[in-house]
Amino acid sequence: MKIYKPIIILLTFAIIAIASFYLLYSPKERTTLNKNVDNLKIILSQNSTSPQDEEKTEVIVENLNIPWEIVFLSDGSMLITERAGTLKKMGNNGFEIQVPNAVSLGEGGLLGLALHPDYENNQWIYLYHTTRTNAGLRNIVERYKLSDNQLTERKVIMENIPAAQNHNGGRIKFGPDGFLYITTGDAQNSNSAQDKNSLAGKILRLKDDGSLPEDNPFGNPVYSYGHRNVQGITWDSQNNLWATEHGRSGAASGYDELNLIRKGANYGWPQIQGDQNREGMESSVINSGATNTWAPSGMAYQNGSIFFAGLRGEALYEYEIDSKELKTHLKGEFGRIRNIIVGPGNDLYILTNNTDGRGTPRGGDDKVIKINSSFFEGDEKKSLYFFKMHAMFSPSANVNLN
Ligand SMILES: [Ca+2]
Repeated sequence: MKIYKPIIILLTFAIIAIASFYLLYSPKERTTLNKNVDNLKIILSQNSTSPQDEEKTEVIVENLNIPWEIVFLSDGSMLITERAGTLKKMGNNGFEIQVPNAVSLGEGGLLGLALHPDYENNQWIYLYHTTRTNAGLRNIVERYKLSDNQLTERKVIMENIPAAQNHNGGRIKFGPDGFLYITTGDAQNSNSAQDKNSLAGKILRLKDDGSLPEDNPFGNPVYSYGHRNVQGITWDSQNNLWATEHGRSGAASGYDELNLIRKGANYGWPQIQGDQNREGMESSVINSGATNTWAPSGMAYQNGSIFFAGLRGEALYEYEIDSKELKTHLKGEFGRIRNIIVGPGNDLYILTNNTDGRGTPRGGDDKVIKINSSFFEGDEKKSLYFFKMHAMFSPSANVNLN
Protein backbone atom coordinates (compact mmCIF):
# COMPACT_ATOMS: atom_id res chain seq x y z
CA MET A 1 0.00 0.00 0.00
CA LYS A 2 2.87 2.31 0.82
CA ILE A 3 3.97 2.74 -2.79
CA TYR A 4 0.47 3.89 -3.87
CA LYS A 5 0.39 6.83 -1.47
CA PRO A 6 2.49 9.26 -3.63
CA ILE A 7 0.48 8.23 -6.70
CA ILE A 8 -2.82 8.94 -4.92
CA ILE A 9 -1.55 12.36 -3.79
CA LEU A 10 -0.39 13.18 -7.32
CA LEU A 11 -3.71 12.07 -8.81
CA THR A 12 -5.61 14.19 -6.28
CA PHE A 13 -3.59 17.28 -7.24
CA ALA A 14 -4.11 16.58 -10.92
CA ILE A 15 -7.90 16.28 -10.48
CA ILE A 16 -8.03 19.52 -8.46
CA ALA A 17 -5.95 21.33 -11.10
CA ILE A 18 -8.14 20.14 -13.99
CA ALA A 19 -11.35 20.95 -12.11
CA SER A 20 -10.10 24.46 -11.25
CA PHE A 21 -9.14 25.13 -14.83
CA TYR A 22 -12.56 23.97 -16.04
CA LEU A 23 -14.43 26.10 -13.52
CA LEU A 24 -12.38 29.20 -14.31
CA TYR A 25 -12.63 28.98 -18.06
CA SER A 26 -15.83 27.10 -18.78
CA PRO A 27 -18.18 29.23 -20.92
CA LYS A 28 -21.14 27.72 -19.09
CA GLU A 29 -19.92 29.14 -15.81
CA ARG A 30 -19.46 32.55 -17.34
CA THR A 31 -22.97 32.79 -18.71
CA THR A 32 -24.44 32.74 -15.22
CA LEU A 33 -23.42 36.39 -14.97
CA ASN A 34 -26.17 37.22 -17.39
CA LYS A 35 -28.94 35.07 -15.99
CA ASN A 36 -31.27 37.95 -15.19
CA VAL A 37 -31.34 39.50 -18.59
CA ASP A 38 -33.51 37.41 -20.88
CA ASN A 39 -33.30 38.84 -24.32
CA LEU A 40 -29.63 39.64 -24.32
CA LYS A 41 -26.78 37.36 -24.96
CA ILE A 42 -23.22 37.78 -23.81
CA ILE A 43 -20.90 36.16 -26.25
CA LEU A 44 -18.02 34.78 -24.31
CA SER A 45 -15.94 33.14 -26.96
CA GLN A 46 -13.87 34.99 -29.51
CA ASN A 47 -16.24 36.15 -32.20
CA SER A 48 -14.75 37.55 -35.36
CA THR A 49 -16.67 39.03 -38.25
CA SER A 50 -14.22 38.24 -41.01
CA PRO A 51 -11.01 36.20 -41.20
CA GLN A 52 -8.71 39.21 -41.46
CA ASP A 53 -10.13 40.63 -38.25
CA GLU A 54 -9.87 37.46 -36.25
CA GLU A 55 -8.91 38.28 -32.68
CA LYS A 56 -8.94 42.01 -33.35
CA THR A 57 -12.48 42.51 -32.11
CA GLU A 58 -14.71 40.57 -29.78
CA VAL A 59 -18.50 40.79 -29.50
CA ILE A 60 -19.36 41.15 -25.81
CA VAL A 61 -23.11 41.80 -25.90
CA GLU A 62 -25.70 41.12 -28.60
CA ASN A 63 -29.36 41.85 -29.32
CA LEU A 64 -29.59 45.37 -27.94
CA ASN A 65 -32.35 47.62 -29.22
CA ILE A 66 -31.02 51.03 -30.35
CA PRO A 67 -28.42 51.37 -27.58
CA TRP A 68 -27.01 54.83 -26.97
CA GLU A 69 -24.67 54.92 -23.99
CA ILE A 70 -22.61 52.36 -22.13
CA VAL A 71 -20.83 52.79 -18.80
CA PHE A 72 -18.84 50.17 -16.92
CA LEU A 73 -19.24 49.69 -13.17
CA SER A 74 -16.26 48.84 -11.00
CA ASP A 75 -17.16 45.13 -10.90
CA GLY A 76 -16.98 44.93 -14.69
CA SER A 77 -20.73 44.93 -15.30
CA MET A 78 -22.24 47.46 -17.72
CA LEU A 79 -25.09 49.91 -17.69
CA ILE A 80 -26.57 50.52 -21.14
CA THR A 81 -29.27 52.94 -22.24
CA GLU A 82 -31.61 52.05 -25.08
CA ARG A 83 -33.44 54.83 -26.88
CA ALA A 84 -36.87 53.29 -26.25
CA GLY A 85 -36.37 54.12 -22.56
CA THR A 86 -34.79 50.97 -21.18
CA LEU A 87 -31.88 51.05 -18.76
CA LYS A 88 -30.13 47.69 -18.81
CA LYS A 89 -27.49 46.25 -16.54
CA MET A 90 -25.38 43.46 -18.01
CA GLY A 91 -23.27 41.22 -15.80
CA ASN A 92 -23.59 40.75 -12.05
CA ASN A 93 -27.24 41.02 -10.95
CA GLY A 94 -28.37 42.17 -14.38
CA PHE A 95 -31.69 43.93 -14.77
CA GLU A 96 -33.90 45.97 -17.07
CA ILE A 97 -35.70 49.13 -15.95
CA GLN A 98 -38.07 51.31 -17.92
CA VAL A 99 -37.09 54.92 -17.17
CA PRO A 100 -40.23 56.83 -16.11
CA ASN A 101 -41.60 59.32 -18.64
CA ALA A 102 -38.93 58.66 -21.26
CA VAL A 103 -40.44 59.24 -24.70
CA SER A 104 -38.82 57.78 -27.80
CA LEU A 105 -39.41 59.88 -30.89
CA GLY A 106 -37.13 60.28 -33.90
CA GLU A 107 -33.59 60.83 -32.62
CA GLY A 108 -34.95 61.48 -29.12
CA GLY A 109 -35.54 59.04 -26.29
CA LEU A 110 -33.37 57.73 -23.48
CA LEU A 111 -29.91 58.89 -24.55
CA GLY A 112 -27.07 59.84 -22.18
CA LEU A 113 -26.02 58.20 -18.94
CA ALA A 114 -23.31 59.25 -16.50
CA LEU A 115 -22.25 58.03 -13.09
CA HIS A 116 -21.47 60.54 -10.36
CA PRO A 117 -17.68 60.64 -9.71
CA ASP A 118 -18.46 59.30 -6.22
CA TYR A 119 -20.96 56.71 -7.49
CA GLU A 120 -19.39 53.98 -5.36
CA ASN A 121 -20.63 55.80 -2.27
CA ASN A 122 -23.80 57.61 -3.40
CA GLN A 123 -25.08 55.38 -6.31
CA TRP A 124 -26.17 58.49 -8.18
CA ILE A 125 -26.78 58.04 -11.89
CA TYR A 126 -27.65 60.80 -14.34
CA LEU A 127 -29.92 60.22 -17.33
CA TYR A 128 -30.70 62.40 -20.35
CA HIS A 129 -33.98 61.67 -22.07
CA THR A 130 -36.80 63.12 -24.10
CA THR A 131 -40.12 63.61 -22.34
CA ARG A 132 -43.53 65.19 -22.85
CA THR A 133 -44.39 68.31 -20.85
CA ASN A 134 -47.32 70.73 -20.87
CA ALA A 135 -45.18 72.93 -23.07
CA GLY A 136 -44.52 70.11 -25.54
CA LEU A 137 -41.61 67.79 -26.21
CA ARG A 138 -38.52 68.55 -24.10
CA ASN A 139 -35.25 66.92 -23.09
CA ILE A 140 -34.44 66.55 -19.43
CA VAL A 141 -31.51 65.49 -17.25
CA GLU A 142 -32.44 63.64 -14.07
CA ARG A 143 -30.46 62.19 -11.21
CA TYR A 144 -31.54 58.98 -9.53
CA LYS A 145 -30.15 56.77 -6.85
CA LEU A 146 -29.68 53.30 -8.32
CA SER A 147 -30.25 50.95 -5.43
CA ASP A 148 -31.60 47.40 -5.33
CA ASN A 149 -32.04 47.54 -9.09
CA GLN A 150 -34.46 50.45 -8.81
CA LEU A 151 -34.31 54.12 -9.67
CA THR A 152 -35.20 56.10 -6.55
CA GLU A 153 -34.79 59.63 -5.16
CA ARG A 154 -35.45 61.35 -8.51
CA LYS A 155 -34.03 64.85 -8.79
CA VAL A 156 -34.34 67.08 -11.84
CA ILE A 157 -30.92 68.44 -12.79
CA MET A 158 -31.85 70.34 -15.99
CA GLU A 159 -35.24 70.57 -17.65
CA ASN A 160 -36.85 72.33 -20.61
CA ILE A 161 -34.05 71.57 -23.04
CA PRO A 162 -35.65 72.04 -26.48
CA ALA A 163 -36.41 68.75 -28.21
CA ALA A 164 -37.52 67.79 -31.71
CA GLN A 165 -37.72 64.86 -34.08
CA ASN A 166 -34.02 65.45 -34.82
CA HIS A 167 -31.02 67.22 -33.21
CA ASN A 168 -31.48 66.32 -29.55
CA GLY A 169 -27.82 66.17 -28.50
CA GLY A 170 -27.85 63.89 -25.47
CA ARG A 171 -24.34 63.14 -24.22
CA ILE A 172 -23.66 63.77 -20.52
CA LYS A 173 -20.29 63.33 -18.79
CA PHE A 174 -18.56 64.54 -15.67
CA GLY A 175 -15.45 66.53 -16.51
CA PRO A 176 -12.09 66.52 -14.72
CA ASP A 177 -13.34 69.65 -12.88
CA GLY A 178 -16.13 67.58 -11.28
CA PHE A 179 -18.90 69.42 -13.16
CA LEU A 180 -21.53 67.75 -15.32
CA TYR A 181 -21.33 68.58 -19.04
CA ILE A 182 -24.49 68.21 -21.14
CA THR A 183 -24.63 68.39 -24.95
CA THR A 184 -27.79 69.63 -26.64
CA GLY A 185 -28.91 69.96 -30.26
CA ASP A 186 -30.52 72.92 -31.98
CA ALA A 187 -33.81 70.96 -32.05
CA GLN A 188 -34.19 71.92 -35.73
CA ASN A 189 -34.24 75.62 -34.91
CA SER A 190 -30.75 76.62 -36.05
CA ASN A 191 -30.93 80.24 -34.84
CA SER A 192 -31.35 79.11 -31.24
CA ALA A 193 -27.73 77.88 -31.35
CA GLN A 194 -26.59 81.54 -31.42
CA ASP A 195 -28.94 82.56 -28.60
CA LYS A 196 -26.95 82.43 -25.36
CA ASN A 197 -30.20 82.37 -23.39
CA SER A 198 -31.49 79.23 -25.12
CA LEU A 199 -30.47 75.75 -23.95
CA ALA A 200 -30.55 74.49 -27.55
CA GLY A 201 -27.38 73.99 -29.61
CA LYS A 202 -25.09 74.22 -26.59
CA ILE A 203 -22.66 72.49 -24.32
CA LEU A 204 -23.99 73.11 -20.81
CA ARG A 205 -22.12 72.84 -17.51
CA LEU A 206 -23.67 72.30 -14.08
CA LYS A 207 -22.76 71.22 -10.58
CA ASP A 208 -23.73 67.68 -9.61
CA ASP A 209 -26.95 68.96 -7.96
CA GLY A 210 -27.98 71.01 -11.01
CA SER A 211 -26.88 74.39 -9.62
CA LEU A 212 -24.62 76.77 -11.53
CA PRO A 213 -20.83 76.71 -11.26
CA GLU A 214 -19.68 80.20 -10.21
CA ASP A 215 -17.40 80.60 -13.24
CA ASN A 216 -19.81 79.71 -16.04
CA PRO A 217 -19.17 82.30 -18.79
CA PHE A 218 -22.66 83.80 -19.12
CA GLY A 219 -24.11 83.34 -15.63
CA ASN A 220 -26.33 80.53 -16.90
CA PRO A 221 -25.80 76.83 -17.76
CA VAL A 222 -24.22 77.63 -21.17
CA TYR A 223 -20.54 76.67 -21.46
CA SER A 224 -20.14 76.96 -25.26
CA TYR A 225 -22.61 77.81 -28.04
CA GLY A 226 -23.18 77.90 -31.78
CA HIS A 227 -23.52 74.12 -31.98
CA ARG A 228 -25.83 72.26 -34.34
CA ASN A 229 -25.98 68.85 -32.69
CA VAL A 230 -23.23 67.65 -30.35
CA GLN A 231 -23.41 63.97 -29.40
CA GLY A 232 -19.86 63.36 -28.23
CA ILE A 233 -17.50 64.91 -25.69
CA THR A 234 -14.27 63.77 -24.10
CA TRP A 235 -11.19 65.21 -22.38
CA ASP A 236 -7.60 64.57 -23.42
CA SER A 237 -4.67 64.02 -21.05
CA GLN A 238 -4.22 67.81 -20.74
CA ASN A 239 -7.90 68.17 -19.71
CA ASN A 240 -8.81 69.86 -22.99
CA LEU A 241 -12.47 69.32 -23.90
CA TRP A 242 -13.19 67.93 -27.38
CA ALA A 243 -16.59 67.55 -29.02
CA THR A 244 -18.03 66.03 -32.17
CA GLU A 245 -20.77 67.84 -34.01
CA HIS A 246 -23.12 66.92 -36.82
CA GLY A 247 -22.90 69.25 -39.79
CA ARG A 248 -25.61 70.06 -42.32
CA SER A 249 -27.84 67.16 -43.37
CA GLY A 250 -30.15 66.32 -46.22
CA ALA A 251 -29.08 66.11 -49.86
CA ALA A 252 -25.99 68.26 -49.23
CA SER A 253 -24.75 66.37 -46.18
CA GLY A 254 -21.27 66.98 -44.81
CA TYR A 255 -19.14 69.37 -42.77
CA ASP A 256 -19.27 67.22 -39.66
CA GLU A 257 -16.90 68.65 -37.09
CA LEU A 258 -14.34 67.80 -34.47
CA ASN A 259 -14.00 70.81 -32.16
CA LEU A 260 -11.72 71.82 -29.32
CA ILE A 261 -14.06 73.47 -26.81
CA ARG A 262 -13.15 76.68 -25.00
CA LYS A 263 -15.33 78.12 -22.27
CA GLY A 264 -17.68 80.80 -23.62
CA ALA A 265 -16.69 80.33 -27.26
CA ASN A 266 -19.01 80.39 -30.26
CA TYR A 267 -18.71 77.44 -32.65
CA GLY A 268 -20.42 79.19 -35.49
CA TRP A 269 -23.60 77.28 -36.35
CA PRO A 270 -25.51 78.29 -38.42
CA GLN A 271 -23.34 81.28 -39.47
CA ILE A 272 -20.23 79.38 -40.57
CA GLN A 273 -19.47 75.78 -41.49
CA GLY A 274 -16.64 73.75 -42.95
CA ASP A 275 -13.41 75.76 -43.25
CA GLN A 276 -15.12 79.14 -43.04
CA ASN A 277 -13.83 81.68 -40.51
CA ARG A 278 -15.48 84.62 -38.86
CA GLU A 279 -14.33 87.02 -36.19
CA GLY A 280 -15.51 85.85 -32.78
CA MET A 281 -16.23 82.32 -33.96
CA GLU A 282 -14.24 79.13 -33.62
CA SER A 283 -13.49 77.00 -36.67
CA SER A 284 -13.42 73.23 -36.31
CA VAL A 285 -10.12 71.42 -35.71
CA ILE A 286 -11.06 69.20 -38.64
CA ASN A 287 -14.26 68.65 -40.58
CA SER A 288 -15.45 65.96 -42.96
CA GLY A 289 -15.65 68.30 -45.94
CA ALA A 290 -18.55 69.16 -48.21
CA THR A 291 -19.04 65.71 -49.72
CA ASN A 292 -18.21 63.35 -46.86
CA THR A 293 -20.40 62.51 -43.87
CA TRP A 294 -19.22 61.03 -40.58
CA ALA A 295 -22.41 61.67 -38.56
CA PRO A 296 -20.18 61.56 -35.48
CA SER A 297 -21.49 60.54 -32.07
CA GLY A 298 -19.72 59.28 -28.92
CA MET A 299 -16.03 59.83 -28.39
CA ALA A 300 -13.13 58.79 -26.19
CA TYR A 301 -9.52 59.83 -25.66
CA GLN A 302 -6.72 57.34 -25.50
CA ASN A 303 -2.96 57.59 -25.82
CA GLY A 304 -2.72 60.80 -27.82
CA SER A 305 -5.73 60.09 -30.02
CA ILE A 306 -9.32 61.25 -30.05
CA PHE A 307 -11.54 58.35 -31.15
CA PHE A 308 -15.07 59.02 -32.35
CA ALA A 309 -17.95 56.90 -33.61
CA GLY A 310 -19.39 57.38 -37.10
CA LEU A 311 -23.06 56.61 -37.76
CA ARG A 312 -23.57 57.32 -41.44
CA GLY A 313 -19.80 57.05 -41.92
CA GLU A 314 -20.06 53.47 -40.55
CA ALA A 315 -16.56 53.71 -39.11
CA LEU A 316 -14.47 54.37 -36.04
CA TYR A 317 -12.43 57.52 -36.57
CA GLU A 318 -9.14 58.30 -34.84
CA TYR A 319 -7.66 61.79 -34.78
CA GLU A 320 -4.03 61.81 -33.66
CA ILE A 321 -3.58 65.08 -31.84
CA ASP A 322 0.17 65.49 -32.42
CA SER A 323 0.32 64.42 -36.06
CA LYS A 324 -3.10 65.97 -36.85
CA GLU A 325 -3.78 62.82 -38.86
CA LEU A 326 -7.27 61.31 -39.19
CA LYS A 327 -7.45 57.54 -39.48
CA THR A 328 -10.52 55.51 -40.41
CA HIS A 329 -10.98 52.10 -38.79
CA LEU A 330 -13.60 49.33 -39.20
CA LYS A 331 -15.11 51.02 -42.26
CA GLY A 332 -18.36 49.20 -43.05
CA GLU A 333 -17.52 46.22 -40.84
CA PHE A 334 -20.11 46.67 -38.11
CA GLY A 335 -22.41 49.20 -39.77
CA ARG A 336 -23.32 52.37 -37.92
CA ILE A 337 -21.33 53.04 -34.76
CA ARG A 338 -22.98 55.06 -31.98
CA ASN A 339 -20.35 55.24 -29.33
CA ILE A 340 -16.84 54.42 -28.20
CA ILE A 341 -15.71 54.27 -24.60
CA VAL A 342 -12.62 53.33 -22.63
CA GLY A 343 -13.52 50.33 -20.46
CA PRO A 344 -11.78 48.17 -17.87
CA GLY A 345 -8.09 47.54 -18.50
CA ASN A 346 -8.09 50.65 -20.71
CA ASP A 347 -9.58 48.66 -23.59
CA LEU A 348 -11.80 50.39 -26.12
CA TYR A 349 -15.41 49.29 -26.62
CA ILE A 350 -17.79 50.34 -29.38
CA LEU A 351 -21.56 50.32 -29.52
CA THR A 352 -23.27 49.65 -32.86
CA ASN A 353 -26.45 51.41 -34.02
CA ASN A 354 -28.12 49.39 -36.77
CA THR A 355 -31.58 48.77 -35.26
CA ASP A 356 -33.01 52.29 -35.44
CA GLY A 357 -34.39 52.05 -38.95
CA ARG A 358 -31.53 53.98 -40.56
CA GLY A 359 -29.13 51.07 -40.74
CA THR A 360 -29.12 47.51 -41.96
CA PRO A 361 -29.22 45.18 -38.95
CA ARG A 362 -26.83 42.25 -39.07
CA GLY A 363 -27.17 39.05 -37.05
CA GLY A 364 -27.09 39.85 -33.34
CA ASP A 365 -27.42 43.63 -33.73
CA ASP A 366 -27.06 45.82 -31.88
CA LYS A 367 -23.82 44.94 -30.15
CA VAL A 368 -21.13 45.96 -27.71
CA ILE A 369 -17.78 45.09 -29.31
CA LYS A 370 -14.42 45.07 -27.60
CA ILE A 371 -11.43 46.30 -29.60
CA ASN A 372 -8.60 43.93 -28.73
CA SER A 373 -5.00 45.08 -28.42
CA SER A 374 -4.09 43.23 -31.62
CA PHE A 375 -6.28 45.75 -33.45
CA PHE A 376 -3.40 48.20 -33.33
CA GLU A 377 -0.74 45.76 -34.46
CA GLY A 378 1.40 47.44 -37.03
CA ASP A 379 0.93 50.71 -35.22
CA GLU A 380 4.16 50.66 -33.25
CA LYS A 381 3.25 53.35 -30.76
CA LYS A 382 -0.16 51.90 -29.85
CA SER A 383 0.97 48.28 -29.81
CA LEU A 384 3.61 49.12 -27.26
CA TYR A 385 1.11 51.11 -25.24
CA PHE A 386 -1.45 48.32 -25.24
CA PHE A 387 1.21 45.82 -24.29
CA LYS A 388 2.07 47.95 -21.27
CA MET A 389 -1.54 48.54 -20.28
CA HIS A 390 -2.38 44.87 -20.56
CA ALA A 391 0.59 43.90 -18.47
CA MET A 392 -0.71 46.27 -15.81
CA PHE A 393 -4.44 45.64 -15.93
CA SER A 394 -5.28 42.49 -17.81
CA PRO A 395 -5.74 39.91 -15.05
CA SER A 396 -8.46 41.82 -13.20
CA ALA A 397 -10.04 43.13 -16.38
CA ASN A 398 -10.46 39.65 -17.82
CA VAL A 399 -11.99 38.29 -14.65
CA ASN A 400 -14.39 41.20 -14.43
CA LEU A 401 -15.56 41.04 -17.97
CA ASN A 402 -16.03 37.32 -18.33
CA1 LIG B 1 -18.95 74.87 -36.12
